[in-house]
Order: sequence, then structure tokens, then C-alpha cells
Amino acid sequence: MTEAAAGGRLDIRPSSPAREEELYRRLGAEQLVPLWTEIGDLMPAEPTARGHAHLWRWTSLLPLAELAGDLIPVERGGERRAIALANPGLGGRPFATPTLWAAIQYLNPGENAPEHRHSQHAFRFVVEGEGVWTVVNGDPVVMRRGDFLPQPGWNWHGHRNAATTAMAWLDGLDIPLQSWLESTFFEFGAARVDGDDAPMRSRSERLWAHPGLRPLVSGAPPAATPLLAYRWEHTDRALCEQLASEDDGHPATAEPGHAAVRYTNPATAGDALPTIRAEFHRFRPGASSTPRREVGSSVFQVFDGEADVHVGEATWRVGRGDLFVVPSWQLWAVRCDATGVDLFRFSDAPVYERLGLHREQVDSLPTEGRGGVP
Ligand code: 1HN
Repeated sequence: MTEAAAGGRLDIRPSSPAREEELYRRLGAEQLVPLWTEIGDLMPAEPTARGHAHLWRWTSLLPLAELAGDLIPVERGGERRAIALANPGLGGRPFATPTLWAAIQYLNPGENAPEHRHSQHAFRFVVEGEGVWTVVNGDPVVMRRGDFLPQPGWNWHGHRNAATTAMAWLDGLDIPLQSWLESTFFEFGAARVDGDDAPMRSRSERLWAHPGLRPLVSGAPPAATPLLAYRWEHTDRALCEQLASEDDGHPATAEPGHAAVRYTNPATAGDALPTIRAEFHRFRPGASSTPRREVGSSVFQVFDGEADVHVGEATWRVGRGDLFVVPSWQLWAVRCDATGVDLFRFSDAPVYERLGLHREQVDSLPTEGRGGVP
């Protein structure tokens, strides 16, 4: 008998299937897992996304939101008439990607979504309609087509539709990230958002929406943006002028025919929200994006126009309101023909950047070497 065996340890030679089996049984019983059976899963050569490349059509989403508007009241407890995109790779959970929530929310005329606050960072993006105001810490913010309305975590907020027509919009939140991080807090507030009138410009815009000028307030700059509305007229003008500058021989675009802007915190010039990056992209007719892959996941919504979009193995012709997901490290590209396209995008990039995990790679689409993409 060897010394090891005498001391109760295993003598690994010669191998014995019965003793191996015994080892695995004892490991399991003690809630232990050996690395050597798991290494392939734990250490893939590159990220293998659990979420799938997936497309949700606005023409399917909107009628379902309207039907929910007929059938389901907005009340304390349920809180919001929001219908989440559930990525088919994520086990039926209401997660568009492993880190991002995306939903269509719908409010009938006269309805109120009750006040509450949560640790999750959130935003609204409006692809069509107007008439709802979101009230953030008592500051009513009117919502109109093309507006990006961030809503930093732990601010009280409720919504009110003071118009005579229903309105739908896109909600983005970091719910899945905060679920994995076990950082979620939530608190109920007032049951109603009152008032019949909201100013055209919120208090946050009157303080913070002056280009290149920030108020000299004391204290550390806020980690999330104090500006609660990024208006379409500004986004549209910024994109028009990037393209006009390219026409004038002073290219300032992301790549030829592709203008893009990021929504930033005016106090820091960093991302508007600590965990979510939001951008707007405009492609001229005939323009394309360089195929690329990035660590981290994104959700896109088509604001206007049409394009062919390639994500991983998928190719879709997308149009107004359509939403699609780009999973981590999957190759994606946008291609326009006679029509240009306007795309809203949000992603978890700030998280990866802050953790030193960001990577991206420019590539070509798999079929390009074999005669080009149709
Ligand atoms: C929330 O507060 C809103 O305020 C939307 O509109 C979606 C999903 C889960 C939890 C809170 C909103 C939400 C949410």
C-alpha cells in the first residue's frame, strides 16, 4: 500500500474506472466540480453567445401592444403595460440579450402608469406618436417621435398620456445585468401622475441642453446624465450636418455615407447612462457599414428607411420600427441600396469598457470571398 493511499488519498495509477466513478460521485456529493470536465465550456477560444441573432417586426409588435391596451389595465402591482422581447436563446426569460431588456410599452389616452423607482437604469425611445409625458422626480418630460429620454436609476418616475390617442414606445433597461449582479432595488411611489399640462421643455433641458455649456453646480458630476430629453431636432441636425460636411470634402462621418452620434452625459461627456450606451446611425442610400464583431450585445430599432442587415448567420430586410439583436462577437453589417436607413442602437458597451473587456474586430462577411453578398 502506498503512503498516499494509506493517508486516504487516491493513487491515480493504474487508472480504475470504478475508482474514477467513485471520485465523481464523492465530488458531486460535496458540491464540487472538477475543472478537467468543464474546460471546453468555461474557456471557449472566443465568446459563444447564448443569445441568438433575432428580429422582431414592428408590424407584429404594435397590434399585440394594441390588443394588450384593450384587455389589460395599467395598475399598481403590474406597474407597466410593457411587452418584453424574449431572446429565443435565453430560456424564455424577458431578456433581449444577457444584459439588456427591451420592450414595447403602450398607454391609452387618459391613462397613468404609477410612480415607482428602481436601481435599474432605463430609457425611452420614440419611434412614432406623441402625447405621453414621463415625469421624472417631478419634472414632466414630453415624449415625441425621435426623442431619446434617459431615466437614470433610482429616480421616481411615472407616465401619463394626456393626449387623445394611444402611444407606444421602446423601453430599454439594464434589468438582466442587474439581475445577474444581484443589485436590484425597487420601491413604489404615488399611484397617479397628476396634471393636465406639461411644458414643451423639461426643467432638465432648461438647465442642461445648451451646447458646450454646463451649469456651475457644486458637487461631483453625476454618473448618469442630468439631461432627461435628447430631442429629435438636435439628433437629426447633427446627422444632416455630418453628411453635409462629408459632401463639402471635410469627412467627419464614422465611415463613408454613415453618420453616427452617441448620446452623452453633458456633465462628463461619457455615456448618458453608466450601463447602457445609446447611439443613432444614419446611412445614405448605397452606403454600408464595415462588417465587425464586438464583445457585448446590442439592440437596434429601425427609425426610418430600409436596409439589409446581416447578423451572424441571419440576413433580414428591415423597415420602420423593426427591432433586432446583435449578440456578443457575432459579425454584423448594414447594407443600403436605393433607400437609406436611420437606426437607433443601444448596447452594454460601457460595462465592458469599464471592466477592460471591450474588443472589436473588423472583418468581411463570410460570403464576400465567394462572389459577394447578394
Ligand atoms: C419600468 O419602470 C418601466 O418606467 C418600463 O416605464 C419597463 C420593466 C421592468 C421594471 C420596471 C417604465 C420596466 C420597468
